[in-house]
Amino acid sequence: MRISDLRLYPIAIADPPLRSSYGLHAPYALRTIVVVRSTDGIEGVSETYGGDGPLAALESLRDRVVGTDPFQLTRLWLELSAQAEPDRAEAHGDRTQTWLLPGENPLDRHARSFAAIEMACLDLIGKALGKPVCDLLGGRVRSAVPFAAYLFYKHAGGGGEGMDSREDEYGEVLDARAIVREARQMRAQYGFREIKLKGGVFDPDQEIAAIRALREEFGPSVPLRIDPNCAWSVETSVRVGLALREELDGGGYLEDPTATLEAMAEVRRRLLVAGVATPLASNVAVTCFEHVAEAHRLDAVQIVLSDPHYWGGIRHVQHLSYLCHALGMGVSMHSNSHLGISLMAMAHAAAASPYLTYACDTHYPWQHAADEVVLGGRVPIVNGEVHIPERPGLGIELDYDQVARGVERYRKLPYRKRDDEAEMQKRVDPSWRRVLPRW
Ligand code: GKR
Ligand code: MG
Repeated sequence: MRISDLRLYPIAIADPPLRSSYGLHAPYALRTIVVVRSTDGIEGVSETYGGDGPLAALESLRDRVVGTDPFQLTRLWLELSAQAEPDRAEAHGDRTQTWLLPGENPLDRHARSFAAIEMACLDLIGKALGKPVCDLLGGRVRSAVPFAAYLFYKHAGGGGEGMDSREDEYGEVLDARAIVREARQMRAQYGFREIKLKGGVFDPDQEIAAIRALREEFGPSVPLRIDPNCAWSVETSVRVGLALREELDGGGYLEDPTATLEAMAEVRRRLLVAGVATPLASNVAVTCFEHVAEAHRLDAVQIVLSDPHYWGGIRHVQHLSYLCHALGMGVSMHSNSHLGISLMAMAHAAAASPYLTYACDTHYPWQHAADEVVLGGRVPIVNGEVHIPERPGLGIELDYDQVARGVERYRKLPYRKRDDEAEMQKRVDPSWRRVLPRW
Protein backbone atom coordinates (compact mmCIF):
# COMPACT_ATOMS: atom_id res chain seq x y z
CA MET A 1 0.00 0.00 0.00
CA ARG A 2 1.30 3.47 -0.93
CA ILE A 3 0.01 6.99 -0.43
CA SER A 4 -1.31 8.16 -3.78
CA ASP A 5 -2.60 11.59 -2.79
CA LEU A 6 -2.30 14.23 -0.07
CA ARG A 7 -5.13 16.75 0.27
CA LEU A 8 -5.04 19.78 2.52
CA TYR A 9 -8.13 21.76 3.47
CA PRO A 10 -7.53 25.03 5.34
CA ILE A 11 -10.68 25.82 7.32
CA ALA A 12 -11.98 28.46 9.72
CA ILE A 13 -14.24 27.57 12.64
CA ALA A 14 -16.19 29.92 14.88
CA ASP A 15 -14.48 30.57 18.21
CA PRO A 16 -15.82 32.60 21.15
CA PRO A 17 -13.89 35.62 22.55
CA LEU A 18 -11.87 33.64 25.12
CA ARG A 19 -9.18 35.36 27.19
CA SER A 20 -5.74 34.19 28.24
CA SER A 21 -2.38 35.80 28.95
CA TYR A 22 -1.79 35.65 25.16
CA GLY A 23 -4.74 38.03 24.63
CA LEU A 24 -8.10 37.30 23.03
CA HIS A 25 -9.36 34.61 20.65
CA ALA A 26 -10.48 35.95 17.26
CA PRO A 27 -14.04 35.19 15.98
CA TYR A 28 -12.62 32.29 13.96
CA ALA A 29 -9.92 29.77 14.80
CA LEU A 30 -7.90 28.28 11.95
CA ARG A 31 -7.38 24.55 11.38
CA THR A 32 -6.10 22.36 8.59
CA ILE A 33 -7.77 19.08 7.63
CA VAL A 34 -5.34 16.57 6.15
CA VAL A 35 -6.38 13.62 3.97
CA VAL A 36 -4.03 10.91 2.75
CA ARG A 37 -5.42 8.56 0.13
CA SER A 38 -3.94 5.13 -0.54
CA THR A 39 -3.39 3.36 -3.84
CA ASP A 40 -6.26 1.03 -2.89
CA GLY A 41 -8.64 3.94 -2.41
CA ILE A 42 -8.73 4.18 1.40
CA GLU A 43 -8.63 7.60 3.07
CA GLY A 44 -6.96 8.54 6.34
CA VAL A 45 -7.70 11.92 7.95
CA SER A 46 -6.18 14.18 10.55
CA GLU A 47 -6.59 17.73 11.86
CA THR A 48 -3.86 20.18 12.80
CA TYR A 49 -2.99 23.85 13.28
CA GLY A 50 -4.31 26.24 10.69
CA GLY A 51 -3.33 29.30 8.72
CA ASP A 52 -0.75 29.88 6.03
CA GLY A 53 2.32 28.72 8.00
CA PRO A 54 1.18 25.18 8.89
CA LEU A 55 -0.45 24.85 5.47
CA ALA A 56 2.75 25.76 3.59
CA ALA A 57 4.80 23.43 5.80
CA LEU A 58 2.51 20.52 4.92
CA GLU A 59 2.33 21.52 1.26
CA SER A 60 6.14 21.39 1.07
CA LEU A 61 5.97 17.68 2.04
CA ARG A 62 3.66 16.67 -0.78
CA ASP A 63 6.34 15.14 -3.02
CA ARG A 64 7.94 13.34 -0.09
CA VAL A 65 4.65 11.94 1.25
CA VAL A 66 3.02 10.86 -2.03
CA GLY A 67 4.45 7.44 -2.93
CA THR A 68 5.38 6.66 0.70
CA ASP A 69 4.31 3.45 2.43
CA PRO A 70 2.12 4.63 5.37
CA PHE A 71 3.70 1.89 7.54
CA GLN A 72 7.16 3.40 6.96
CA LEU A 73 7.28 6.82 8.62
CA THR A 74 10.37 6.68 10.85
CA ARG A 75 12.66 7.85 8.04
CA LEU A 76 10.34 10.77 7.36
CA TRP A 77 10.66 11.76 11.04
CA LEU A 78 14.45 11.64 10.79
CA GLU A 79 14.52 13.66 7.58
CA LEU A 80 12.19 16.33 8.93
CA SER A 81 14.09 16.57 12.22
CA ALA A 82 17.35 17.10 10.30
CA GLN A 83 15.73 19.82 8.18
CA ALA A 84 14.56 21.59 11.35
CA GLU A 85 18.11 22.59 12.30
CA PRO A 86 18.23 25.82 10.22
CA ASP A 87 15.01 26.97 11.92
CA ARG A 88 16.97 27.50 15.13
CA ALA A 89 18.24 30.90 14.02
CA GLU A 90 14.76 31.99 12.91
CA ALA A 91 13.33 31.17 16.37
CA HIS A 92 16.39 32.39 18.32
CA GLY A 93 16.76 28.83 19.58
CA ASP A 94 13.65 29.12 21.78
CA ARG A 95 11.41 26.12 21.30
CA THR A 96 9.09 26.95 24.17
CA GLN A 97 5.59 28.43 23.87
CA THR A 98 6.50 31.39 26.09
CA TRP A 99 6.17 34.02 23.39
CA LEU A 100 4.87 32.17 20.37
CA LEU A 101 1.40 30.67 20.41
CA PRO A 102 1.06 26.93 19.96
CA GLY A 103 1.34 26.16 16.26
CA GLU A 104 3.57 29.17 15.53
CA ASN A 105 7.08 28.18 16.64
CA PRO A 106 9.29 27.29 13.64
CA LEU A 107 11.26 24.95 15.88
CA ASP A 108 8.39 22.52 16.19
CA ARG A 109 7.21 22.90 12.61
CA HIS A 110 8.67 19.51 11.68
CA ALA A 111 7.05 17.82 14.70
CA ARG A 112 3.68 19.39 13.84
CA SER A 113 3.84 18.46 10.16
CA PHE A 114 5.01 14.94 10.92
CA ALA A 115 2.24 14.53 13.49
CA ALA A 116 -0.44 15.52 10.97
CA ILE A 117 0.88 12.96 8.48
CA GLU A 118 1.35 10.27 11.15
CA MET A 119 -2.22 10.64 12.50
CA ALA A 120 -3.68 10.47 8.99
CA CYS A 121 -1.53 7.40 8.19
CA LEU A 122 -2.61 5.66 11.40
CA ASP A 123 -6.23 6.36 10.48
CA LEU A 124 -5.55 4.97 7.01
CA ILE A 125 -3.81 1.83 8.34
CA GLY A 126 -6.59 1.28 10.87
CA LYS A 127 -9.19 1.53 8.12
CA ALA A 128 -7.18 -0.84 5.92
CA LEU A 129 -6.86 -3.43 8.72
CA GLY A 130 -10.26 -2.89 10.32
CA LYS A 131 -8.71 -1.89 13.68
CA PRO A 132 -9.05 1.21 15.90
CA VAL A 133 -5.86 3.31 16.03
CA CYS A 134 -5.16 2.65 19.74
CA ASP A 135 -5.26 -1.09 19.04
CA LEU A 136 -2.61 -0.73 16.32
CA LEU A 137 -0.27 0.64 19.00
CA GLY A 138 -0.18 -2.33 21.33
CA GLY A 139 -3.75 -1.95 22.51
CA ARG A 140 -5.70 0.36 24.70
CA VAL A 141 -5.39 0.67 28.45
CA ARG A 142 -8.77 2.38 28.61
CA SER A 143 -11.77 2.47 26.28
CA ALA A 144 -13.15 5.69 27.77
CA VAL A 145 -10.80 8.67 27.99
CA PRO A 146 -11.55 11.34 30.63
CA PHE A 147 -11.38 15.02 29.67
CA ALA A 148 -11.49 18.09 31.92
CA ALA A 149 -13.86 21.07 31.84
CA TYR A 150 -11.68 23.84 30.41
CA LEU A 151 -12.99 27.13 31.84
CA PHE A 152 -12.13 30.47 30.27
CA TYR A 153 -12.88 34.05 31.15
CA LYS A 154 -14.67 35.38 28.12
CA HIS A 155 -16.43 38.38 26.67
CA ALA A 156 -19.98 38.18 25.35
CA GLY A 157 -20.32 36.30 22.07
CA GLY A 158 -20.34 32.72 20.85
CA GLY A 159 -17.88 33.11 17.97
CA GLY A 160 -18.26 33.83 14.28
CA GLU A 161 -19.28 37.19 12.89
CA GLY A 162 -22.35 38.98 11.53
CA MET A 163 -24.87 36.59 9.98
CA ASP A 164 -22.46 33.77 10.71
CA SER A 165 -22.46 34.33 14.50
CA ARG A 166 -22.99 31.34 16.77
CA GLU A 167 -25.26 31.56 19.81
CA ASP A 168 -23.49 32.56 23.03
CA GLU A 169 -24.07 29.54 25.25
CA TYR A 170 -22.05 30.80 28.21
CA GLY A 171 -22.52 34.58 28.02
CA GLU A 172 -19.98 36.99 29.47
CA VAL A 173 -17.70 35.38 32.08
CA LEU A 174 -15.51 37.95 33.81
CA ASP A 175 -15.68 37.13 37.52
CA ALA A 176 -15.70 34.23 39.99
CA ARG A 177 -19.48 33.90 40.05
CA ALA A 178 -19.67 33.64 36.30
CA ILE A 179 -16.80 31.12 36.29
CA VAL A 180 -18.79 28.88 38.66
CA ARG A 181 -21.84 29.27 36.42
CA GLU A 182 -19.78 28.33 33.37
CA ALA A 183 -18.42 25.28 35.19
CA ARG A 184 -21.88 24.17 36.28
CA GLN A 185 -23.18 24.51 32.76
CA MET A 186 -20.26 22.65 31.20
CA ARG A 187 -20.43 19.85 33.75
CA ALA A 188 -24.18 19.50 33.30
CA GLN A 189 -23.75 19.18 29.56
CA TYR A 190 -20.63 16.97 29.40
CA GLY A 191 -20.25 15.42 32.86
CA PHE A 192 -16.63 16.54 33.34
CA ARG A 193 -15.10 15.39 36.62
CA GLU A 194 -11.96 17.58 36.64
CA ILE A 195 -11.76 21.32 36.06
CA LYS A 196 -9.12 23.61 34.57
CA LEU A 197 -9.26 27.38 34.78
CA LYS A 198 -7.37 29.41 32.21
CA GLY A 199 -5.90 32.19 34.32
CA GLY A 200 -3.39 34.96 33.72
CA VAL A 201 -6.24 37.31 32.79
CA PHE A 202 -7.13 39.18 35.98
CA ASP A 203 -5.29 40.12 39.13
CA PRO A 204 -4.15 36.85 40.79
CA ASP A 205 -6.32 37.55 43.84
CA GLN A 206 -9.40 37.45 41.60
CA GLU A 207 -8.26 34.15 40.12
CA ILE A 208 -7.54 32.74 43.60
CA ALA A 209 -11.11 33.71 44.47
CA ALA A 210 -12.40 31.94 41.37
CA ILE A 211 -10.58 28.70 42.25
CA ARG A 212 -11.88 28.91 45.83
CA ALA A 213 -15.40 29.47 44.55
CA LEU A 214 -15.06 26.37 42.34
CA ARG A 215 -13.84 24.33 45.30
CA GLU A 216 -16.71 25.57 47.40
CA GLU A 217 -19.22 24.70 44.70
CA PHE A 218 -17.93 21.27 43.70
CA GLY A 219 -16.00 20.02 46.75
CA PRO A 220 -12.67 18.18 47.00
CA SER A 221 -13.72 15.24 44.79
CA VAL A 222 -13.37 17.48 41.70
CA PRO A 223 -9.65 18.16 41.07
CA LEU A 224 -8.80 21.72 40.03
CA ARG A 225 -5.94 23.11 37.94
CA ILE A 226 -5.09 26.70 37.00
CA ASP A 227 -2.97 27.81 34.05
CA PRO A 228 -1.95 31.50 33.74
CA ASN A 229 0.42 30.82 30.80
CA CYS A 230 3.44 32.40 32.56
CA ALA A 231 1.68 35.63 33.56
CA TRP A 232 3.15 35.54 37.07
CA SER A 233 6.57 36.28 38.58
CA VAL A 234 8.23 33.70 40.84
CA GLU A 235 7.04 35.73 43.83
CA THR A 236 3.42 35.77 42.67
CA SER A 237 3.51 32.08 41.66
CA VAL A 238 4.67 31.14 45.15
CA ARG A 239 2.02 33.37 46.70
CA VAL A 240 -0.74 31.76 44.60
CA GLY A 241 0.65 28.26 45.26
CA LEU A 242 0.55 28.91 49.00
CA ALA A 243 -2.92 30.44 48.88
CA LEU A 244 -4.32 27.52 46.88
CA ARG A 245 -2.43 24.74 48.67
CA GLU A 246 -5.69 22.98 49.62
CA GLU A 247 -7.68 23.72 46.48
CA LEU A 248 -5.02 22.38 44.09
CA ASP A 249 -4.36 19.34 46.25
CA GLY A 250 -5.75 15.89 45.45
CA GLY A 251 -5.23 15.49 41.71
CA GLY A 252 -4.98 19.16 40.74
CA TYR A 253 -1.95 21.11 39.55
CA LEU A 254 -0.43 24.52 38.96
CA GLU A 255 0.30 24.86 35.24
CA ASP A 256 3.00 27.14 33.81
CA PRO A 257 2.70 29.77 36.56
CA THR A 258 5.86 31.52 35.37
CA ALA A 259 8.20 31.52 32.36
CA THR A 260 11.37 29.38 32.08
CA LEU A 261 12.35 26.12 33.72
CA GLU A 262 14.72 27.87 36.11
CA ALA A 263 11.94 30.07 37.47
CA MET A 264 9.54 27.11 37.71
CA ALA A 265 12.26 25.26 39.68
CA GLU A 266 12.53 28.20 42.06
CA VAL A 267 8.74 28.19 42.58
CA ARG A 268 8.87 24.45 43.28
CA ARG A 269 11.73 24.83 45.78
CA ARG A 270 9.99 27.58 47.68
CA LEU A 271 6.66 25.76 47.79
CA LEU A 272 8.33 22.58 49.05
CA VAL A 273 10.15 24.49 51.78
CA ALA A 274 6.74 25.79 52.87
CA GLY A 275 5.39 22.22 52.88
CA VAL A 276 3.31 22.59 49.70
CA ALA A 277 3.77 19.72 47.24
CA THR A 278 1.33 20.90 44.54
CA PRO A 279 2.80 19.58 41.29
CA LEU A 280 3.78 22.03 38.54
CA ALA A 281 2.68 21.12 35.02
CA SER A 282 3.87 22.54 31.72
CA ASN A 283 3.05 22.80 28.07
CA VAL A 284 4.90 26.11 27.68
CA ALA A 285 8.41 25.37 29.00
CA VAL A 286 8.35 21.68 28.00
CA THR A 287 7.38 21.10 24.39
CA CYS A 288 9.66 18.26 23.26
CA PHE A 289 11.66 15.28 24.53
CA GLU A 290 14.82 17.40 24.81
CA HIS A 291 13.11 19.60 27.42
CA VAL A 292 12.04 16.69 29.61
CA ALA A 293 15.55 15.85 30.82
CA GLU A 294 16.23 19.43 31.93
CA ALA A 295 12.79 19.82 33.53
CA HIS A 296 13.44 16.64 35.48
CA ARG A 297 17.02 17.58 36.45
CA LEU A 298 15.83 20.91 37.87
CA ASP A 299 12.63 19.41 39.36
CA ALA A 300 10.95 22.35 37.58
CA VAL A 301 8.02 20.32 36.23
CA GLN A 302 6.35 17.27 37.74
CA ILE A 303 3.63 16.80 35.09
CA VAL A 304 4.41 17.02 31.38
CA LEU A 305 1.53 18.05 29.16
CA SER A 306 1.65 15.98 26.02
CA ASP A 307 -0.15 16.84 22.79
CA PRO A 308 -0.02 14.67 19.69
CA HIS A 309 -0.24 17.77 17.50
CA TYR A 310 3.21 19.13 18.34
CA TRP A 311 4.98 16.30 20.13
CA GLY A 312 5.28 14.45 16.81
CA GLY A 313 2.08 12.43 16.77
CA ILE A 314 0.18 9.76 18.63
CA ARG A 315 3.12 7.37 18.99
CA HIS A 316 5.31 10.06 20.51
CA VAL A 317 2.67 10.73 23.16
CA GLN A 318 2.73 7.04 23.96
CA HIS A 319 6.56 7.09 24.23
CA LEU A 320 6.36 10.21 26.39
CA SER A 321 4.06 8.47 28.83
CA TYR A 322 6.63 5.66 29.30
CA LEU A 323 9.48 8.16 29.68
CA CYS A 324 7.62 10.26 32.26
CA HIS A 325 6.72 7.16 34.21
CA ALA A 326 10.34 6.01 34.27
CA LEU A 327 11.40 9.46 35.51
CA GLY A 328 8.71 9.55 38.18
CA MET A 329 6.90 12.40 36.38
CA GLY A 330 3.18 12.58 35.63
CA VAL A 331 1.74 13.14 32.17
CA SER A 332 -1.44 14.89 31.11
CA MET A 333 -2.61 16.42 27.80
CA HIS A 334 -2.73 19.97 26.45
CA SER A 335 -5.26 21.26 23.93
CA ASN A 336 -6.02 24.13 21.57
CA SER A 337 -9.21 25.09 19.70
CA HIS A 338 -10.09 21.98 17.68
CA LEU A 339 -12.80 19.85 16.11
CA GLY A 340 -13.76 16.20 16.42
CA ILE A 341 -10.89 14.69 14.40
CA SER A 342 -8.36 16.15 16.85
CA LEU A 343 -10.53 15.06 19.78
CA MET A 344 -10.46 11.48 18.50
CA ALA A 345 -6.69 11.62 17.85
CA MET A 346 -6.19 12.86 21.43
CA ALA A 347 -8.51 10.16 22.77
CA HIS A 348 -6.68 7.38 20.89
CA ALA A 349 -3.30 8.73 22.06
CA ALA A 350 -4.53 8.74 25.67
CA ALA A 351 -6.14 5.31 25.33
CA ALA A 352 -2.82 3.82 24.18
CA SER A 353 -0.69 5.64 26.79
CA PRO A 354 -0.57 3.66 30.05
CA TYR A 355 0.72 6.38 32.36
CA LEU A 356 -1.42 9.27 31.15
CA THR A 357 -3.58 9.35 34.25
CA TYR A 358 -5.03 12.88 34.39
CA ALA A 359 -8.13 13.99 32.53
CA CYS A 360 -6.98 15.56 29.23
CA ASP A 361 -7.65 19.20 28.38
CA THR A 362 -10.03 19.94 25.55
CA HIS A 363 -11.37 23.13 23.96
CA TYR A 364 -14.12 21.08 22.27
CA PRO A 365 -17.07 22.56 24.25
CA TRP A 366 -16.10 25.97 22.87
CA GLN A 367 -16.63 24.88 19.28
CA HIS A 368 -20.05 24.69 17.65
CA ALA A 369 -21.89 21.86 15.88
CA ALA A 370 -22.24 24.12 12.82
CA ASP A 371 -18.46 23.93 12.28
CA GLU A 372 -17.93 20.19 12.87
CA VAL A 373 -16.43 18.33 9.90
CA VAL A 374 -16.99 14.82 11.28
CA LEU A 375 -19.74 12.94 9.44
CA GLY A 376 -22.77 12.62 11.73
CA GLY A 377 -21.84 15.71 13.77
CA ARG A 378 -20.18 16.31 17.12
CA VAL A 379 -18.24 13.58 18.89
CA PRO A 380 -20.10 12.86 22.14
CA ILE A 381 -18.49 13.55 25.53
CA VAL A 382 -20.50 11.64 28.13
CA ASN A 383 -19.69 11.53 31.86
CA GLY A 384 -16.66 13.61 30.96
CA GLU A 385 -15.32 10.85 28.70
CA VAL A 386 -14.83 10.13 25.03
CA HIS A 387 -15.48 6.51 24.20
CA ILE A 388 -13.21 4.76 21.74
CA PRO A 389 -15.66 3.36 19.21
CA GLU A 390 -15.25 -0.14 17.77
CA ARG A 391 -14.72 1.42 14.39
CA PRO A 392 -11.49 1.30 12.36
CA GLY A 393 -8.89 4.06 12.41
CA LEU A 394 -9.78 7.14 14.43
CA GLY A 395 -13.41 6.01 14.21
CA ILE A 396 -14.67 8.94 12.17
CA GLU A 397 -15.30 9.90 8.54
CA LEU A 398 -15.15 13.34 6.93
CA ASP A 399 -18.25 15.30 6.03
CA TYR A 400 -17.01 16.94 2.84
CA ASP A 401 -19.91 19.41 2.67
CA GLN A 402 -18.90 20.71 6.10
CA VAL A 403 -15.25 20.82 5.04
CA ALA A 404 -16.26 22.93 2.02
CA ARG A 405 -18.12 25.35 4.32
CA GLY A 406 -15.04 25.62 6.53
CA VAL A 407 -12.84 26.29 3.50
CA GLU A 408 -15.26 28.99 2.33
CA ARG A 409 -15.16 30.70 5.75
CA TYR A 410 -11.36 30.55 5.62
CA ARG A 411 -11.28 32.03 2.13
CA LYS A 412 -13.30 35.06 3.28
CA LEU A 413 -11.17 35.79 6.36
CA PRO A 414 -8.72 38.70 6.29
CA TYR A 415 -6.23 36.89 8.59
CA ARG A 416 -4.19 33.75 8.11
CA LYS A 417 -2.53 33.42 11.50
CA ARG A 418 -3.64 33.32 15.13
CA ASP A 419 -2.76 36.63 16.77
CA ASP A 420 -4.41 36.98 20.20
CA GLU A 421 -2.50 40.18 21.02
CA ALA A 422 -3.78 41.98 17.90
CA GLU A 423 -7.31 40.75 18.62
CA MET A 424 -7.11 42.06 22.17
CA GLN A 425 -6.01 45.48 20.87
CA LYS A 426 -8.74 45.50 18.27
CA ARG A 427 -11.66 44.55 20.52
CA VAL A 428 -10.79 45.27 24.14
CA ASP A 429 -7.88 47.66 24.72
CA PRO A 430 -5.83 49.34 21.94
CA SER A 431 -2.87 49.75 24.29
CA TRP A 432 -2.78 46.09 25.44
CA ARG A 433 0.56 44.34 25.15
CA ARG A 434 1.58 40.88 26.24
CA VAL A 435 3.88 41.58 29.17
CA LEU A 436 5.54 38.76 31.12
CA PRO A 437 5.35 38.61 34.03
CA ARG A 438 2.30 40.83 34.29
CA TRP A 439 1.90 40.28 38.01
O1 GKR B 1 -6.75 28.67 23.85
O2 GKR B 1 -6.10 30.58 24.62
C1 GKR B 1 -6.02 29.35 24.56
C2 GKR B 1 -4.97 28.69 25.39
O3 GKR B 1 -4.21 29.63 26.06
C3 GKR B 1 -4.08 27.80 24.54
O4 GKR B 1 -3.58 28.49 23.43
C4 GKR B 1 -2.96 27.22 25.33
O5 GKR B 1 -2.00 26.69 24.50
O6 GKR B 1 -4.61 25.72 26.27
C5 GKR B 1 -3.33 26.05 26.15
C6 GKR B 1 -2.52 25.89 27.42
O7 GKR B 1 -2.83 25.01 28.17
O8 GKR B 1 -1.54 26.60 27.62
MG1 MG C 1 -1.18 25.33 29.48
